[in-house]
Amino acid sequence: MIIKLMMVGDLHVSDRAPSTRTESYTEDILMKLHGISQMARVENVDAVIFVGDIFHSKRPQGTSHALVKKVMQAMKTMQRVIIVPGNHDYDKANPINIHKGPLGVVSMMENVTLIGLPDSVSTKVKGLKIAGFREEQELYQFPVAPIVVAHAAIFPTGSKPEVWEAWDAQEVSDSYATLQGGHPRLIWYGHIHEPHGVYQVKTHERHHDVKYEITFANLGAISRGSMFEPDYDRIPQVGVVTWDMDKVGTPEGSFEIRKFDIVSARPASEVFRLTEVNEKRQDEADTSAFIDALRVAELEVLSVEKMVSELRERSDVDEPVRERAVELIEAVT
Ligand SMILES: [Mn+2]
Repeated sequence: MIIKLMMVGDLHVSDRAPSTRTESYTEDILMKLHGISQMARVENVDAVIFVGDIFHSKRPQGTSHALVKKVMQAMKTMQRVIIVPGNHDYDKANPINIHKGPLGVVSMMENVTLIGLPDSVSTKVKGLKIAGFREEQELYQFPVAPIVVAHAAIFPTGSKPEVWEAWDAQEVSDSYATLQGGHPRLIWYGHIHEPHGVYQVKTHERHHDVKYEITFANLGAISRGSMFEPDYDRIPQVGVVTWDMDKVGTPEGSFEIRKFDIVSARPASEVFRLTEVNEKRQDEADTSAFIDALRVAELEVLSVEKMVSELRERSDVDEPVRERAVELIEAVT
């Protein structure tokens, strides 16, 4: 039995273009989503799997109904859709609230399954178990399945930057080695917008009699990230995993991964305001100071909307700094 899965990185669908992006942002992402759908049909995949951050706004009311509907229309043409929520898709304190937001609406479609939630950790595609986890779960809670999909921030060993709250791939592999009941063969993850590609990690001998290898893959965000995009010329890609069930556990390996360019994606010069990106980076320091000042300011804050409107009226602060502060507030609330 052969099973084919298409793996898709962070989408960050939004009604409003981030300040470093051109006005075509929303339209561009929808176009890419339709491109993905078309590729899924051509490749005849059994399921399209999204690794989280489908919608950019964390607030349930932060995405228009019209846009949610457009995303649903694109997903409707996919045979089957599996989604692991990302940090933008749910409230950490109460993940079950995800059902109140756009992803909850999307998951009501017959062909869509949400996994990685307390009430639905895993699913099966033609008998192949696929488990999901979100980033804040402890290592010992990892669900075990041949394929694990995660929004978690995992870095290839030796490349994890200190500023990130992230796992080292070696750490993840070794943690699985201490668990009973097996280990995944493939972990596909998102969250980090820069692509890490496909890489293998062997567990350390000290943990286990038998050394095994886990393949990690992250082909980067479909949305192409933000001002921190390290490579503006990158063409967003999706992965296709072809899994041979009859070969599971054999030394020659039971799956192969192919990468596909999303050809409908526009070049960076058309989707990024590149000159503004540098100015934005300059503003970062000012913005941090401004946010700190806000923490001690005695603003009567009744709602996010009120806070944002009060911010926009502050003439003592440069406009780009104010807009950046609004973005940060919207991102964390
Ligand atoms: Mn994320």
